[in-house]
Amino acid sequence: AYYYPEPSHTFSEYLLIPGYSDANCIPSNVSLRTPLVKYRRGEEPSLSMNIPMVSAVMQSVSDDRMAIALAREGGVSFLYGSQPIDQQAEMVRRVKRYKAGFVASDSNIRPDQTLRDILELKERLGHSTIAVTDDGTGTGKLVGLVTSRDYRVSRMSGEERVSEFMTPMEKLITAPEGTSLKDANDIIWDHKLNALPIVTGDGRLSSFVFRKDYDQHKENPNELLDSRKRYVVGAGVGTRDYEERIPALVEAGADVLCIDSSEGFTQWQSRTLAWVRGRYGEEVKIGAGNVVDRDGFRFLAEAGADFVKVGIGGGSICITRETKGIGRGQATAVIEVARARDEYFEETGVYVPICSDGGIVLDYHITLALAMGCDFCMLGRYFSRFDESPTDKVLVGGSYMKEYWGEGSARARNWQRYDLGGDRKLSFVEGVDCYVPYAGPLHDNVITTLSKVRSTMCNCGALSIPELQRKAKLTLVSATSIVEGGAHDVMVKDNSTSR
Ligand code: MZP
Repeated sequence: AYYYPEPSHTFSEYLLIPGYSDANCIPSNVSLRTPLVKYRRGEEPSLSMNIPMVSAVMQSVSDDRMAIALAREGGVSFLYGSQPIDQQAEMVRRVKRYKAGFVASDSNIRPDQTLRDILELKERLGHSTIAVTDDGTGTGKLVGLVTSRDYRVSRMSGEERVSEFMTPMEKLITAPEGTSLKDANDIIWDHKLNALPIVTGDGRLSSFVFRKDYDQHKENPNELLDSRKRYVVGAGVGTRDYEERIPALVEAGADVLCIDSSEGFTQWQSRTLAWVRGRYGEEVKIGAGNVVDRDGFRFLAEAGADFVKVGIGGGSICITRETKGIGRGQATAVIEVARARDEYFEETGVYVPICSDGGIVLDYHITLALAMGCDFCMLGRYFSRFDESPTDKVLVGGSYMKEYWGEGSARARNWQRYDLGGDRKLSFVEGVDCYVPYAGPLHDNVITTLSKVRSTMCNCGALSIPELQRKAKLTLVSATSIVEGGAHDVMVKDNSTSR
C-alpha cells in the first residue's frame, strides 16, 4: 500500500494571513467572476459566472425555483438528475422560459474604470448605452449610465474615471421590476429617453428597455419586465441513462451538464464523456467528478471534462467515509487537484476549472477554497436552508427548519450516483435525511456571504479570484488555536448573529 506522508486536512484547519492592501482594495472593487467551463490560453470561457457558487445536484436543493433564484445572483444550479427524464427536462424549460427579453446591454462597467475601458467595451459590443454598476457585473447595484453624449473624446485623455462623466443614478429615470412593457414605453417617450433601466427594490440592475423594444414586442405590451436575460441553468446526469437523458436536456435548453457521481475516477465517466464528444463535439458542456487527487483530475481532464468536481465524503449529509472508509480532507483534495489543474494548463494550454464540492460550513470556507485554487464551490446544505429550496419548512422544537437529505440516503434512493455496475438498487445508504435551520431568502444570505468573501479578499490584497490564488498565504492552525478563533473566555449574550 501507498501511505501519504501528510494527513489530509479540511477547511477549518486553515487560516489566511493578510497581505498588503492598497487604498483601491475595497470590497466594491472586487470581481468574483469565474470560469465555469474549460478554455484555451488567451481565449474567454464560453460560460462564466459572476459569483463562484453553484447549487448541488440534489433533490432537496436544486429545482427550477432554486435555479432561477441563484441565476439572478450570478451563480448556477444543477437540477437534480434523480428524477424521470421528462420531468428534469421540463424543469430546464421552466427556467429558460422565465425571462422577459428587451435586454440590450450586457455591457457593464465600474465607476472607477476609465474612458479607455468604456471605449474598448463599446468597440467590442457595439452598444450605445452602458450601465455603470458598483461591481461591474450585470447584477450589481446601478450607479449610473454612460452614453456617447456623456463625454467628448476629443477633449479627454482616456484616463478619466467613468464616475466623472456618467449620468449618476440620482439623475436617472428608472422603473421598478414588474413595470409592463407598455408603461415602460410611455416613460421612454414622455422623457425622450434612449434607454430605461429597470431596477430591483434594492437598486440592482434588472434589465433595460430601449425604444425599439416596444415595436419588437408590442404583440404582448402587458408583459411584465423582469429579468434581464434567459437564465443559465445546469443539470445533473448519470453514467447509465445518458443516451436518453442528455439529448432531452440539451433539447430543453440546459446550458451545462454535470456527471453526478460519488466517484469520478471510473470508466463509466470516461465512456459518458466520450459519448458526449462523439455526438456533440465541444458544443455540449459537461463537467465530471468527483475526484480527490491528481490522477483522478488528469483522467477526467484527458477524457474531455469541461470542469472537474472535487470532494469525496466531506458533504454535510454524507456518511461515505463511515460506510466505506474512502475520502480525503476537502482542503487537501482541493490543493492537490488545483496544482494538477495548473500543471495541465502549463502542458496543454487548456484551463479546466475545478469545483470544490461539499463541506462548506462557514462562509469563509468559500474564500479558503478559492484561495487554495478552486474556481467555484458547490453547496448543498447552504442552499437547502433558503425559501427557494424544494423542501418543506417545518417547525421543530419551536424553531423553523427545512428538510435536507443526501442523494445516497434511503429517501432519495439515487442508486445511479453510487452505481458500480452491480444491481440496479441501493444496497446500503451513504447519506442521511435531516433538518437544517431555516435561513430566509437566498438573496439576503448570498449577499452577506459574498460580502464576507470580498472583504477577506481585500485583506489579502486581491481584487479577483485569480489574484487571490496568486497572493494568498495560508497557514495550518493547531487544534488549540482553533479554539482561540471563536469567542472564548466570555459569556456570549446573543449567539444568533455571531456568524
Ligand atoms: P454540503 O454542501 O451539504 O456539505 O455537501 C453537498 C454535497 O454532498 C453534494 O454536492 C454532493 O457531492 C454530496 N452528497 C450528496 N448526497 C450525498 C449523500 O447522500 C452526498 N452521501 O455526499
